Amino acid sequence: MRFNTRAIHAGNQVDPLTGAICQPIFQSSTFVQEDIGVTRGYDYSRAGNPTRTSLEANLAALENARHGHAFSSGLAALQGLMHLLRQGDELVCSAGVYGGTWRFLTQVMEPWGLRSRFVDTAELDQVRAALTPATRLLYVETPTNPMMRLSDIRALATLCKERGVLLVVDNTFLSPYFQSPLALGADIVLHSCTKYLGGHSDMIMGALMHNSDELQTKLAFVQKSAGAVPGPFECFLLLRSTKTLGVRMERHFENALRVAHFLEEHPAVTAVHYPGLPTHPQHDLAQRQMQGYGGMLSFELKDYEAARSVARALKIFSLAESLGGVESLVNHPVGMTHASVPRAQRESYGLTDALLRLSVGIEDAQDLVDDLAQALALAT
Ligand code: P1T
Repeated sequence: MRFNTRAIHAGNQVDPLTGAICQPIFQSSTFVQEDIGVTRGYDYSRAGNPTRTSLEANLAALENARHGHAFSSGLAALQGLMHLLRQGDELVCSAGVYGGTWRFLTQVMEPWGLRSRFVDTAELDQVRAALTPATRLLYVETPTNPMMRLSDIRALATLCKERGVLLVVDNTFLSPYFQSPLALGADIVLHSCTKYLGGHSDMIMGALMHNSDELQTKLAFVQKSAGAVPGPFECFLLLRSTKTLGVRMERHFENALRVAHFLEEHPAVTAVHYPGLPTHPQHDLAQRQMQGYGGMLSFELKDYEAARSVARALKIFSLAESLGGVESLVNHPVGMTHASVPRAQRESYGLTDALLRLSVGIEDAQDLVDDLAQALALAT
């Protein structure tokens, strides 16, 4: 089956009791047992819930994976992943990841005994130099949030296989509709489902998808034993959202491309970071690795004051963290999503306080361009 058919049908069986076409919300914490230890497949909703089972089958199908695991947030999915590692293990991570990922790895995992080395994963030599005999996992965000730097998943997968390192790709920015890391050789895909998969800015959830039966057993054990799982209502909401992922992504992409071209021509804008522009330094890789360029972009103004006045003057773009919803958002990463990243670290990969990030929604493109035009006019 092709993408949109899978998105609509995978995991969604017609209810055998009533014929309901949508998966019911099994809003139950526990399940009655027929005898001690004799269940109908479910005993307690932390370990498993029928609405979550449907969602996990759907999530797996989106990435063409055999297995999917839902967690209570994107960061909870990252934490679930960390339970595969031990104290003394090491991790290599893309410099320029989401600020919350950086904070979790440096301020939660590092004191616990897991060292992370942050390198530019677009440069294979830097990754090779950072791998040590203790490295167990390479964590790659591509495109990075918010600089839109790309890493070559296929090349990294080859390197990881040689070194026996697990390759995990955070595919949040493009969604499974525009990028398929598992097909390019990655071992696990992570999503903040809060973003494009959810698509309506009304829920928080995370997921891991992969093809390994061994990891399936381990991660299901982590879900049950560590407990960071979503409730049935959230699972229902996400099942509802993924059905329209393909049509939403097409429109996000179309609008973002339009906005990127507009910004590139504007005299107040000093740089635009969008992989769909031929001026993006890795446009060739984007063409090879992605099926579309998505709805995220960032751009630079002359200084912080200019960035602040544009962010404040926008009317349709709301000033907020998060991304991937139907409504357009503007974010100032240094002051908001990446505030926990030290200045020296963020400046090493080009993140300055003159940068704004846009999550381009699915409104009418002309209205978005008009909104940016009036805000930039005020700023210049
Ligand atoms: O917010 P949560 O569902 O826990 O997901 C964390 C996360 C993981 N990976 C990427 C690439 C992300 O962008 C995020 C969350 N990001 C934002 C909230 C943001 O505004 O960038």
